Amino acid sequence: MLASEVSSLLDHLGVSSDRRRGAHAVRSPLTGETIAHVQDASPQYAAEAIALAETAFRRWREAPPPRRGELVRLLGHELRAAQDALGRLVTIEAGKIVPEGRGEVQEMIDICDFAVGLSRQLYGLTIASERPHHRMMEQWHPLGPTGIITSFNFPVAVWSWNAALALVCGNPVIWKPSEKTPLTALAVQTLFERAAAKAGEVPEGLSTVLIGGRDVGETLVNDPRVPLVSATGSTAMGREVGTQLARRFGRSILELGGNNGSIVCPSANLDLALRAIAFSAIGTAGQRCTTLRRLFVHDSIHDAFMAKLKGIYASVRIGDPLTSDDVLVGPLIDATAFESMQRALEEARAHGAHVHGGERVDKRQFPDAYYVRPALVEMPAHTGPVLHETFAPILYVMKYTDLDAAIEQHNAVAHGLSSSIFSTDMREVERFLSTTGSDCGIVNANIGPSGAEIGGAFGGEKETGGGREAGSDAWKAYMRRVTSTVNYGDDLPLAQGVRFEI
Ligand code: UN1
Repeated sequence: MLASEVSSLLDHLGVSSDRRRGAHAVRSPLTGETIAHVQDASPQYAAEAIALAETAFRRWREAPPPRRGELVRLLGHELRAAQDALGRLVTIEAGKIVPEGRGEVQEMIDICDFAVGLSRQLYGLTIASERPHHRMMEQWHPLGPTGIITSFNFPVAVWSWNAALALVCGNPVIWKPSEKTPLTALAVQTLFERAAAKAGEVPEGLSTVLIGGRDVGETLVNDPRVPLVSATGSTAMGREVGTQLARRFGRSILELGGNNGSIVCPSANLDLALRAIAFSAIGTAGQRCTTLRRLFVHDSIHDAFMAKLKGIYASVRIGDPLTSDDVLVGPLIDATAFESMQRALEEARAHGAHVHGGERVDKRQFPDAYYVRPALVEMPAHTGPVLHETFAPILYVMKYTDLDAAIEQHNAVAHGLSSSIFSTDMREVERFLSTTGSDCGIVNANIGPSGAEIGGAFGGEKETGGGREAGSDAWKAYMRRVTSTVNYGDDLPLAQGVRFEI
């Protein structure tokens, strides 16, 4: 049933029939059924894509950046026109609810707008020289073909954060999407090709998609013609990608896991905090890298707050998001995700936790899909499974009495992506945002840790990988920095006052 809807969505999005056959079966997490087939890229095809990108780079780097921006503007235009169809395909292929599928495409449109503006900026500095009649400056030049490895949970937006910036910076892009979500990738590539045809003078191979598994990713990571790979996914994947790239002095932008925490202080607006926590912990079925996984609640408000939170967890509507607008929680991506969730909950019980929810629902209706009630886990201590990221809707709740101790505990995990504090006491908020507060890349107040806007730099510290994508000056990672010193005098004064008379 879903297969025929997918087929008409792909028709509507213009995905050609030769892209829709092959041995790679695509499954929808909504029902577990096969919705389409695609072809994996052979190693030769991958090598050809890299060679084409290298040739495209020679032309594209010479295009004035605002002209590159025009291509991205047209891509944004295609995305606007395709927002509903592509968003729905995201829902079917990745399982997120319809407003979130649509929201993901909005994130793509937003970064295109950002990148168009950026294409008239990309500025360097003029730096004061210590020598008379010298000018020192910084320029930013295109870097080269950029590999983009993305994950199932944001199957299209993460490509766009990287691609929109890389393209205006003068770099071709080669995309390896998750094996679980190739259809949305092929749809986006089709939209890109349509934008490219309208823009004109876009070199062949400026953007390509390589469907496939680990071997395809490795081709990108190991090829010296790809100077930069941006990889989003698990810490285990990032550790391999990062070290293999480092061996050949390739650059990486790593956006890996998160074990994100929030602190609820006694002065917080509790209704606001409840709504924010529900969205961050339950939304996207806990499958965002920014999902809230650890909650520290002050003991003076703990019991009343937990009573309300339990009410939300017990009543939230779970199910196939295509059947009802009230559904807020779609399925987990697959059986492996379900099993790792159950393992984490067992471990929590073994550590003395009280687990509310976490069970599979609608199993009879959907034997091959994995719908779960989000789990609210009252932990006696910050220990065991709390210290690890499980990519599922599990919220561990701990009590705290002293804010400094809570911040210390908040930071005592391997990841450092996103965090937040709920408080109306500006001293507490500022403390959390300060040098000695949260150690994450994203530190919020009175909103949850998930759902970042594209205008800021996105990424985090420690085992999150240290990369930054999207807004602010994240574009600099896609470019080659050049320091230039120009002597416009007739003398040759040397730096540091060195004398070298010949
Ligand atoms: C991810 O889960 O990999 O901040 C990205 C957010 C989204 C992006 C999440 N804008 O939750």
